[in-house]
Amino acid sequence: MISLPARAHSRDLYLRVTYHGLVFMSQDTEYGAGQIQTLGDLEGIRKRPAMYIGSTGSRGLHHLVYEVVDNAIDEALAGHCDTIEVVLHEDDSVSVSDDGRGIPVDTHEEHGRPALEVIMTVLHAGGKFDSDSYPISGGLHGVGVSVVNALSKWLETEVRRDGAVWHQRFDHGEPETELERVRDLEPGEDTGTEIRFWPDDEIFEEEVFDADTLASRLRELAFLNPGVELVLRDERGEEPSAETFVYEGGIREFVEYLNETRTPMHEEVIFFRDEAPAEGQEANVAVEVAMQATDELQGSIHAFANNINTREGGTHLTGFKTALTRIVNDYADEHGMLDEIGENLKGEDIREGLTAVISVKHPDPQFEGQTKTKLGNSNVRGIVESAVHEGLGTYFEENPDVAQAIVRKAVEAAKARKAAKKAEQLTRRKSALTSTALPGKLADCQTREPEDSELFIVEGDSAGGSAKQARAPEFQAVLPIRGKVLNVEKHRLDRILENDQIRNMITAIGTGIGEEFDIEDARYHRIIMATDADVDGAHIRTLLLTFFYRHMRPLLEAGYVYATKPPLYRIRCGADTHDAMTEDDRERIVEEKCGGSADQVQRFKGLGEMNPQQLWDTTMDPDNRVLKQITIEDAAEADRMFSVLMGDAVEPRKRFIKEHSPEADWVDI
Ligand code: 0RA
Repeated sequence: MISLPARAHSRDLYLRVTYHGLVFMSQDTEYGAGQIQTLGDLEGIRKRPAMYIGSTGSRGLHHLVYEVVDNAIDEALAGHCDTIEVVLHEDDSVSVSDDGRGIPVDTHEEHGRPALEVIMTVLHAGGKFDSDSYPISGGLHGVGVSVVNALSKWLETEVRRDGAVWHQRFDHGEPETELERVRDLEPGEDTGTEIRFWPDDEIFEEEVFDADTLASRLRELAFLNPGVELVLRDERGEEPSAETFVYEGGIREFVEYLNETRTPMHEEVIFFRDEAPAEGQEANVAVEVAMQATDELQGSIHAFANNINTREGGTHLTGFKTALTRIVNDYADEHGMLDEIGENLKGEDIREGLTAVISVKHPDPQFEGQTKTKLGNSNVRGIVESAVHEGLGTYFEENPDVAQAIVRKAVEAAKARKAAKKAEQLTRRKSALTSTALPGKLADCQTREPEDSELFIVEGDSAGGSAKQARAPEFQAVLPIRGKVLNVEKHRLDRILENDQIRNMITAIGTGIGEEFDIEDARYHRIIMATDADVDGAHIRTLLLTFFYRHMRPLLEAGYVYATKPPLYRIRCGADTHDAMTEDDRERIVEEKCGGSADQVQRFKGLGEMNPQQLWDTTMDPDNRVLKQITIEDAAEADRMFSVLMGDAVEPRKRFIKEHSPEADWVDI
């Protein structure tokens, strides 16, 4: 799912924390010191929450759930757990239960306290890999449940283990009750852990969990860990709902899911797996690859390491690309299929329209990069390379039809690439991007400080005109766009760049696009899409987002892209006016503020209907407007969604739009 620049925080300071071995502190710690340390840990976490969970916004909030779920997944990877259930409760708390071994409850020697209490209250840094209990540990998060506890108003644990049900409750991270033995386990009753927590509203700016965001991560985990059943139950609101994710087919089914709206060039998803010793480790590195070519222009390759979506790529992705290019070229060459183009296929030709998921599980993954989502272990490159060489090589030998379909598609892509080059469209592209003259339609702001500057991309010339009058010219720029934006999902870059609207946006934003993109050149750090609150507006927003997503993705990753959320109604009673964001809002305001009947209810259909003053008040004034930051939480889900919305298949698109109708919170992609 698309979410937050929290990743912009350096994760260098994150502590890698696990339970393995349960030896958390130095050997000569005396009795009692554990409790002192505990208070220090809790205080530290509460003082600098972002250091542990990335942010105190929505992303950090969801991170709490991922942290607990990752622990349960660790139990599953160790072979002790196969069902994990996440419940969103009416009171904004969340519980995560699993049928693993249960968190140990016996007395922890060093601390003289129950192990459960130690796990919940001591921030245990270290993260020694313990190959006996957990062959592979998932979770980039991996900061430990003590962090979740420290950042919760309350946290309750119920553990079924050692023949009994155990309970303990915490208050702002500190034990509120002693560990209590509640009752004996019934005969046949399973072991397991349930953790329920109430996020602390003094820490988090946002306390409401988004079911779609959680569903997306749980679905991804279900694909990556075949056989593990993940359930999401949402008990809030009038219509409680539940969704279950379990995929016996693993990442093979992930590729099918991603390709739901694409047209595959061959029926079966190619799949292979391999294992190889990790340098200096007892346990092996496991490599799994699933792929299927489609007739799309966009490729869609997603790489994971220990269940983490490695959005910045890394050695596993490099290894995959290298081997793929080699194998396909070798096959094409052997079968005389390169004659047509008179040269080798480029990697980009082969990856055009290719959907692939690469998943590696490593005993000691090294995460690098700005957002710690780049796999760094250097020997993984060779391991993946030979896995692909072997796996895909064999597959091509056994399935010549598939091999030929893939090569033919790549040859077509190479021909198109060469034709475009010949027509010197690529040169034109350069000049389009390096042109320094700002578009005539842009009303730029006065400041030259990108951090302070905002660009409003406004739907329609009339709303654009109002916005130009309404704005604070010191820091707000306005670029009107008219009609529909080009659907970039359907065209190659050279065509896209012939489009004036797109060119205007690129020049105004200043970063260039694609390979030439440089975030440092961004002229605005807030790029705000202002479109109408109707279906057309939603469509234009989606077209703009598709463009940003496909060609200026770092802008989304940096958290520079926003959408306005103009109110639907303005309600007047007596001398007061109130803005309503939703139908429910309107009913509530009329009831509560206007004693049941309003003097006037004005519906804003489009931005163009507002006069400059109204536009400023409701949509542009930083003190009053509602902006939604668009972010990329889950590249795979976003990618699929853009294909669903912008691709050819009609049914999934209808379904999607129905589920995310204008009233729905469409931005949570
Ligand atoms: C410490 C040691 C063991 C399991 C766990 C913690 C554990 C933690 C969580 C968090 C959520 N669900 C969990 N399930 C288990 C290993 C215990 C053993 O060796 O039996």
